[in-house]
Amino acid sequence: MTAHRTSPSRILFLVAALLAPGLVAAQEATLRMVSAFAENGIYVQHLQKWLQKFNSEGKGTLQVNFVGGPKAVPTFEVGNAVKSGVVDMALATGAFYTNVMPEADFLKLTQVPVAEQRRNGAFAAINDLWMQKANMVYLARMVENQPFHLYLNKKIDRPELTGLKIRITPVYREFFAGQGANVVTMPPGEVYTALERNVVDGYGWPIGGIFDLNWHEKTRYRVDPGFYDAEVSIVMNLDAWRKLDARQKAFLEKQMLALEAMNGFWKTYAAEETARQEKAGIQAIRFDVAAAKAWTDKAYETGWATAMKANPEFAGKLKALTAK
Ligand code: 173
Repeated sequence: MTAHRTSPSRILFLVAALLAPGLVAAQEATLRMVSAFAENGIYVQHLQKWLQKFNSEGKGTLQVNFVGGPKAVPTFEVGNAVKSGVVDMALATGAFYTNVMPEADFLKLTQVPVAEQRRNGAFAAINDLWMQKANMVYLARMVENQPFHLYLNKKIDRPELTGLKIRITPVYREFFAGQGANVVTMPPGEVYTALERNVVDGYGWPIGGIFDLNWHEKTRYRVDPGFYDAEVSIVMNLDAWRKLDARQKAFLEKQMLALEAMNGFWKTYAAEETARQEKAGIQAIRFDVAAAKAWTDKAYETGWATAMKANPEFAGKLKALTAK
């Protein structure tokens, strides 16, 4: 038997092994990101302002490579792409990935700011469920204060949609159908052509953004008041998130809070877009006070009832923490 001796190469190996975590931490990771919304729309524009700063401050730590919009991954497939890790990150709304988890669409119902959701446990509850059911981390809510509206090309004088064919996503399904509409699900990318060909008499969309895809050219009326609050958020594949080291996670978290701190933008934007619609000749259809209240009440009643049916435990928790 030969006596064991620590050779110089073995010492070198041990030193390298001890240094390795430090070397890994010093490395830069790059995340591939897509958007379920069009690249030329307001959501991606807003995202890009933030991404520029992210990437300049993240040199040596973390970078985001924005791959593109629905041409890269179709709108209703973005959720599965994040879940499976085909992409690392996405800008999306829950209504686009109810095929991954029906609860994704519940977030339109929240009525307290995301900052409050972070304080009161709602944000943590969302993350628990998103991790468990969608293999996703729910990183930040990028849009707030953007109520949805019904846009029409036929005039109505009461909250009744019988005989109207309306373009929807899961956001509006039960509410509009409950008011008598015939509903047809379509990604935003197909709405212009559907309007042009009179395939639909109207569509649901938030207060802001209809000019981005030229829908104003084919829109005559907007029904007031709005209802719910458009939820547009950043989600990330859980495995990709777990691969980040502590320094990268801390940087990511800091940037997500910085993004949410920009959310004041949306209130101003809502006012600007309302004025722009009026200028473009889009007429507001306004019900009397009682009918207007009944309209929004019905929206929330229907929304929460649908949520309660799909997942009573999570819907109950979310409602207790975020409904008014
Ligand atoms: O496409 C939609 O109408 C939709 O569901 C949605 C959700 C959030 C923001 C904008 C649109």
